Amino acid sequence: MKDITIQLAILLLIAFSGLFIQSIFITGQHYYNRYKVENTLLEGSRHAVEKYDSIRRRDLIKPLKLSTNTYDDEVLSTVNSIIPTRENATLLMLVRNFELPGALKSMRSLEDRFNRDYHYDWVFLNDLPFTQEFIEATTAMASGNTHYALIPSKDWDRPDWIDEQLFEDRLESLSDRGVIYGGSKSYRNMCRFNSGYFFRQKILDSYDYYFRVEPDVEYFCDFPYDPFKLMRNNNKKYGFVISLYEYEDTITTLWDTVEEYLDNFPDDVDMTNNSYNFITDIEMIGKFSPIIDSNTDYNLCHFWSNFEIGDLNFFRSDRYKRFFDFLDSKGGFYYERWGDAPVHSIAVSLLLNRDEIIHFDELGYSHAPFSTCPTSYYLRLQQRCQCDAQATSNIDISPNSCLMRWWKNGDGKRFLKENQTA
Ligand SMILES: Nc1nc2c(ncn2[C@@H]2O[C@H](COP(=O)(O)OP(=O)(O)OP(=O)(O)O)[C@@H](O)[C@H]2O)c(=O)[nH]1
Ligand SMILES: *[C@@H]1O[C@H](CO)[C@@H](O)[C@H](O)[C@H]1NC(C)=O
Ligand SMILES: *[C@@H]1O[C@H](CO)[C@@H](O)[C@H](O)[C@H]1NC(C)=O
Ligand SMILES: [Mg+2]
Repeated sequence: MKDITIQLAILLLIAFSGLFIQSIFITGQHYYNRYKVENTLLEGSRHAVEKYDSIRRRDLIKPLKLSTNTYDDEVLSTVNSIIPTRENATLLMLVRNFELPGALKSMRSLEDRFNRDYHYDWVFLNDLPFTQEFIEATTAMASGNTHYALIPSKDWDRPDWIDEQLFEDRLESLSDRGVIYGGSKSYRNMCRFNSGYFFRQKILDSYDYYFRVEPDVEYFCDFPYDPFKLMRNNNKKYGFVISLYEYEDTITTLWDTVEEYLDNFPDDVDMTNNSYNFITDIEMIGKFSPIIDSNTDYNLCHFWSNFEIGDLNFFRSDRYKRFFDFLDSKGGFYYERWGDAPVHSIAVSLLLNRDEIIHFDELGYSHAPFSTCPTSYYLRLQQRCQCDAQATSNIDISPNSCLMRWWKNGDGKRFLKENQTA
């Protein structure tokens, strides 16, 4: 009996020490594997550093960003102390209270990619009073001062000379045809406001330039320069990132109205150096056949106005106001659904010199459903872009884009001709 107990105890001891040795072995192997993985990763990251440090070290690029959760108080305290000289400019958002989450998303993106270094003001416009919640949250998100203004009813609401019955009929027929926002009344107020009234808001009187921002957009890359400064130094009055074709259904009589305007105000338009060809050229371009199906001489090309950086003094000029007032008098903002994008685009194409319009080709940007991403791999690294240049949403490489028409008829490719130093 005793022998059996001892034998059992020995057996158990052997079994346990076996398990113990095995577990030591497994643990050892685990640590060895981890060491191997870490070493590989380390090697990879060393490789990346070697490969890209020469790029990073060039003077072209800003110092590396600090992470926002850095614990280094000394470093943190210096982050906001050096503000580059600023232009007479503001970031501008027309927005509704319920769009607060999207507004914050856009702000976060633009602050992170650009404004954190400059602290430009933000101006918010609304046809209804902003809520306290909206004001608090956007002020907290901004690195610059924030201003909020209520749009006067005379600048926003449908004028009373619009024929009520005709308006309702047209609204119904556009919405029956499935035109996007075809049945919306407020969308029409918005488009007319953005065409003819945003720059007349008192709160903008104290600025020369505006940068339009919409809720739910994203800026993919660090801005390599201050676009306001670039515009002033190079005498640019209008800047865009995306250009595409408009739905003709929304602007059936817009071009006829523009032609009538041209007959009425020939002295306002100098055709010598403007971009008339950009908005009328319908030749095959690149490998793309024209996908345009226009019934007029307008090829439907326009700059996508949810992103625009503009000179307010141009819009405040008598020439622009004459252009807008003439269009407005025809009622097309309500009887059709003229968008501020084609209206701005036709205006700047007719009234500005080609070289007063700038395509910002280094600023990646997205507003559903389209985006743009710098083509250059080197630029994408340097500006820490988060975008896929080959993505199907990248409009620049699709036949929906008017960019090649701009290269052909407008001011060409900037990097080939402009002084880039801002
Ligand atoms: N205050 C106010 N802002 C508006 C109104 N309608 C549109 N906006 C703003 O005007 C801009 C354009 O409106 P959006 O609804 O973005 O129109 P869109 O860009 O053509 O289309 P989606 O972005 O696809 O909806 C945005 O900044 C909106 O926040 C409105 O009735 N009141
Ligand atoms: C900014 O621009 C506005 C509008 O042109 C002008 O009235 C104002 O004096 C300018 N401010 C500065 C500081 O230049
Ligand atoms: C048009 O551009 C050309 C070339 O830049 C210039 O010489 C000419 O003066 C410009 N004409 C007008 C009317 O601005
Ligand atoms: Mg939008």
